[in-house]
Amino acid sequence: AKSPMRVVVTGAAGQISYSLLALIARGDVFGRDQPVDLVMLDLPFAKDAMEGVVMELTDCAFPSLKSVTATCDQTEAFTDIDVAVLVGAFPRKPGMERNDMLAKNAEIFKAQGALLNTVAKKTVKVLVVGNPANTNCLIAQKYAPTIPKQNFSALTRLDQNRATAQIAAKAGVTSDKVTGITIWGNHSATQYPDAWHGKVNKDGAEVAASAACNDNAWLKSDFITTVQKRGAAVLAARKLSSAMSAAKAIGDHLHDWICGSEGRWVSMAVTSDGNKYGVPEGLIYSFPVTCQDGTWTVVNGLEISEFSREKLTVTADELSGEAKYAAEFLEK
Ligand code: NAX
Repeated sequence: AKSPMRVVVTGAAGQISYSLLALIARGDVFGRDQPVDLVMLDLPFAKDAMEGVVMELTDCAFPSLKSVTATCDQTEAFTDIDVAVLVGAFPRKPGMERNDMLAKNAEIFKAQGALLNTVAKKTVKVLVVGNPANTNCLIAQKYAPTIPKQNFSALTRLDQNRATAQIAAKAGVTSDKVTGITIWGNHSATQYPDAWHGKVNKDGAEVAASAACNDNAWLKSDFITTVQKRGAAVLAARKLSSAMSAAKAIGDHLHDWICGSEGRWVSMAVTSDGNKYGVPEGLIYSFPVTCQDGTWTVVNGLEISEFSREKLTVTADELSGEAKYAAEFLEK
């Protein structure tokens, strides 16, 4: 039998976690044969709510859920952890400047990075979901110098899944028939959803996604803005931000990273080595990657058109600006 995997989810009393914890506990993420010790972390005011979720998880009687712990103590939560899913973050309140939100979160992710550095396993894999996800990830990584940079990533899989679903609808197929859709850059409005290397399996034959969609004007305009603004559309309709789809995307990301993507490309925001697609070294930038044996590798050498090049640069510039602001703030 496999030895238990110790998984912490922060923001555990929040709405994404309410869907995510059940996916993990059921075995949908790491496999039904992988026992999990689940650790939940949230702020003290949310302690009671967390205890309620613990009761529900217990009542689900999941076979592979070995234990579940809820705590407000970060050190306890991160000790000996194998996988850290950092969902909890400081939300942007009405009237708050983006930089104020960045600064609030810089503090949180600096502290969590430093703590992971001291108490987590050195093999820990850290997925940052809380926004601004790429820059929060960069900060946590910076303050965890004894954990390999490979072991940090931020979530853009929800954007990829949204883009894939848009292509599938346009091509008249189900989402499983669409592969190779990429999200480049920041999980923000500057992200670039790219279908130019995508493929669609239609009636048993594999064709370029652009051919299956047969509408390049749409691929260059409404497709991109629909994906960029999808979070806002869900928020406007539900009066709550995306949660079910975010949890599903987190599960997909963790599954593919840790169990392997079997040759499929997936989008993950990971450390740029400075040698690919003109993205500055060190940024946490979303690339197409493949995963095997717990390691991601950026898909290299894709042809980038002038149209795409411009979009890759805009989102890289935004990330450089965020990184600069966060660094200045943390030095103060
Ligand atoms: P909720 O407000 O429902 O839950 C957040 C929870 O985090 C709260 O219970 C809060 O008490 C807790 N929290 C805050 N600071 C904490 C800290 N320092 N330590 C531990 N817990 C802390 O938000 P929810 O809808 O679950 O969204 C969570 C985060 O995901 C937000 O930052 C959101 O912007 C971000 N998202 C990121 C996505 C991505 O693709 N990267 C997509 C979905 C989502 O919007």
